[in-house]
Amino acid sequence: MAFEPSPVARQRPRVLSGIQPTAGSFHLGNYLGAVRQWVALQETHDAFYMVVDLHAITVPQDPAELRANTRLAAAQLLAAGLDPERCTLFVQSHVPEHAQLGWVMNCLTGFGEASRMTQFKDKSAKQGADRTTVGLFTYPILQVADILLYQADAVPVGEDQRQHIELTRDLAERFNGRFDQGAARPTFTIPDAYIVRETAKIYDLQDPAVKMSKSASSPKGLVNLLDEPKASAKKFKSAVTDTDTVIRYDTEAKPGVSNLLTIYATLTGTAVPELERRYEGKGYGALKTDLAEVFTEWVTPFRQRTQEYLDDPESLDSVLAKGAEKARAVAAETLATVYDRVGFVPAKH
Ligand code: AQP
Repeated sequence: MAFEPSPVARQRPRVLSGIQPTAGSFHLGNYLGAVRQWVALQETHDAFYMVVDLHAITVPQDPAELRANTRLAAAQLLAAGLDPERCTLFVQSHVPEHAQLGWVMNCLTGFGEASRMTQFKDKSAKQGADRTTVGLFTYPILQVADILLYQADAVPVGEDQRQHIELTRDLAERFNGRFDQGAARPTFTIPDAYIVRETAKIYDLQDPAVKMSKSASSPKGLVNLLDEPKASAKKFKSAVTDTDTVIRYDTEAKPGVSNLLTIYATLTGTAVPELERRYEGKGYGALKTDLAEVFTEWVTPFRQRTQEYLDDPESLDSVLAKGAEKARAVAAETLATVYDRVGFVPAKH
């Protein structure tokens, strides 16, 4: 079916992404894999970013901690460079349309299809079957709703989320194919994943075969942005490399060194080949010590800015309230179209 372009032609393509308030601090993988891209994209895109508290409760959360971590996540996003004048920053539970569209998309998803999500398999394996909730099983489908509500063209995420963006595309096409007959325009925009190859997967400093993750078996390989920089510097200095001494980017033969080079290059804006030249003939110790310093210099003002935002909770909440208002305007329009097309009788007000 040929559709006319949207009547509300957007000046800029739209992006949407989210981050969970499931830990006190973002880790370096969250920042380099996702948040850094968010900051850049607000300059070129109509950007919607959210703290996904509905996703957070797919695993048990202490209510007071969840509340604190949600504000902490928002403060870190602002400290990282999100500007509420340039993007829409909000908390997912402030926009009820997420849960509402989530239900509709649940009813469109095959059980087998949902069972194939590797993030669910990994996370449920870590939790154990007894502690795994139905919410964890269906969270990729809530994520589908998150994205489709905003008619996002692109979704900036790390590599671990690629499969969920594929699911989003499949479900959007399924919905459009099933319900858009005779409509002037499709219900949903089909989004693309926006994954920056170099930083798509930041690895654990102690086990460069696995992604850096807050649920790592040991905290030694996890760099949290809000930890004391001295503690993080120590982790860089004791990062696992290999028995060779040559500093060369080679993800197969030298995953540990390559990971350090990626982090160094991204934090300083230096190309990896330039770093290889700079460290020719120098040992791993020099690279690690310098990287610890580079990280400390970058993270110190980040931590300060985060604290400043936290010290003014009223302003922080007001940024989030304005963001939710802007987000709801878009989300409500999409949900109204969806409810109409699936055949729900409109509520009389
Ligand atoms: N190691 C990583 N490298 C690159 N990107 C990463 N992301 C997460 N880890 C890495 C990206 O960060 C964004 C926010 O992710 P999230 O809110 O889903 O965070 P998370 O999955 O809770 O982070 P963890 O540490 O990976 O959690 P667990 O241990 O629970 O699995 C996403 O875009 C993600 O791709």
